[in-house]
Amino acid sequence: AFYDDKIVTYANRPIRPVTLSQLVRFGQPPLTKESLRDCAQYARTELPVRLARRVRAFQTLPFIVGTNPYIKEIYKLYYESFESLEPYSHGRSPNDDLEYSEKLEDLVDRHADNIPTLARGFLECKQYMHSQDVAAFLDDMIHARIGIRLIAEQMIALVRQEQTGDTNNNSYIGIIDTQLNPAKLVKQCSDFVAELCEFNYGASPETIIDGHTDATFTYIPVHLEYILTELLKNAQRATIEFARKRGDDSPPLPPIQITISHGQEDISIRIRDQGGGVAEDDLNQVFEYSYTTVSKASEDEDPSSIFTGMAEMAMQSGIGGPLAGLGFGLPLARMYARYFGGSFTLVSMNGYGCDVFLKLKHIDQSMAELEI
Ligand code: W6P
Repeated sequence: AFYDDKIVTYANRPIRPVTLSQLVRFGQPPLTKESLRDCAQYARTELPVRLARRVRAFQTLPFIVGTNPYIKEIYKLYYESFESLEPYSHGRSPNDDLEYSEKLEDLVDRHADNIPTLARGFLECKQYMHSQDVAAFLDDMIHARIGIRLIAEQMIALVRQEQTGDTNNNSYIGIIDTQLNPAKLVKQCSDFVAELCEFNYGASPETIIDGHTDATFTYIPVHLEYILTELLKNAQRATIEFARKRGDDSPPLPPIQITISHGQEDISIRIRDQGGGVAEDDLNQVFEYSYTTVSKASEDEDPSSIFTGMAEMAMQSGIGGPLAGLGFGLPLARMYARYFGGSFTLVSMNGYGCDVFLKLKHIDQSMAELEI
C-alpha cells in the first residue's frame, strides 16, 4: 500500500532515546503552550519512527506466523497507528496539541491488550518458531512498547496539566513523580497484595518496611508499582505455600521484609521472603515468558512450578489486569526495572527463602532508555 514505502523510510531512521531528566526538563513548570509545543515536537517526530520499526519487526516473522489472526490483529494495529500519527510529524502538520493528544489517547487505548493478544497468537504458532525466537521477539516488542507508551502518556498528561493549570503544589511532571517515596508505594502495593492473598488463601504475611523510609526520588510511579506488585505477589505467595507445605501455617507467617536504601547513585529496594527459595533448576524459568499458561491456566497448572498461580486467581476473581495469569509478570517486572538503567537480581537461599534486589538509578544522564 501507499504507506509501505513510508514505513521503510521511517523505520530506517534512528531512535532518539529519551531520558527521565529530559522529560522532566521539558515538562518543567510553568507549563505554557510554547513549552508544550516543544514536548509535542519530540513525540510527533519520534512516535512514527518507533511505530514503523514495530511494523517492520512483524514483517520479519515467518509468513505463517504473520497469518495468525491474533498476530495479524496487532500488526494491523501498529500499521494503522503509524498511518494515523505520521501526518502529525511534518512541519505543515496540524499545530493543535489538544487534537494530537486525543489521537494519542486513542492509540494508548487501542493498544491496551496487545501483550495478551500476542501471547495467544504465539501460543498458536508454537510449532512454527523456536521458543528463543519468540522470546526475543517479545522482549523487543514489549521493550519498544514501554517506550512508545511512555512518550504518548507523558504527552497526554502534560496537555492535561496545561489545560487544568494543575502544575503547582504537585510533585508530578506529566506521569513522572519528582518526589516518589518508595516506602509509601511499597506499603500501598503490599496492602493490595495482602488483600489478594486474604481472598485467595485466607491468610497473608506481615510486611516490615525499614531502612531509608523517608527517601524520595524521581521516577514513574506506575512502573515501580508494577514491579513491586509483581515481586510482592511472588514473595507473599511463596511464604504462604511454603508454610502450608511444611504443615506449619498456623499464624503468624514469617514476615516479608522490605529494606530501602538511598545511595549515591541508586535507590535500592530489597524484598526478603521466607518462602523456601527457588530450586537451582527453576531459577532460569522464573524469568521466562510462560505464555503457554494462557490456555491451561485453569486446568492443570502446577502451582509450585510456575509463579503465576496468584495472578490467575486474581484474574478469576476479577481483580487482575489483562496480564494476570499470563506468566509475563516477572520478565516484565525485570524489563521495567532495567528500562532506565536499573537492575533486578533474585537470590535464592534454598530451603529458606528469596531476596530480590531492585536497584533504580537516581535521575541523571545515564537514565536514557537502554537499547536491548
Ligand atoms: C520466591 C520466588 C520469587 C520470585 C520473585 C520474587 C520473590 C520470590 N520468592 O520464592
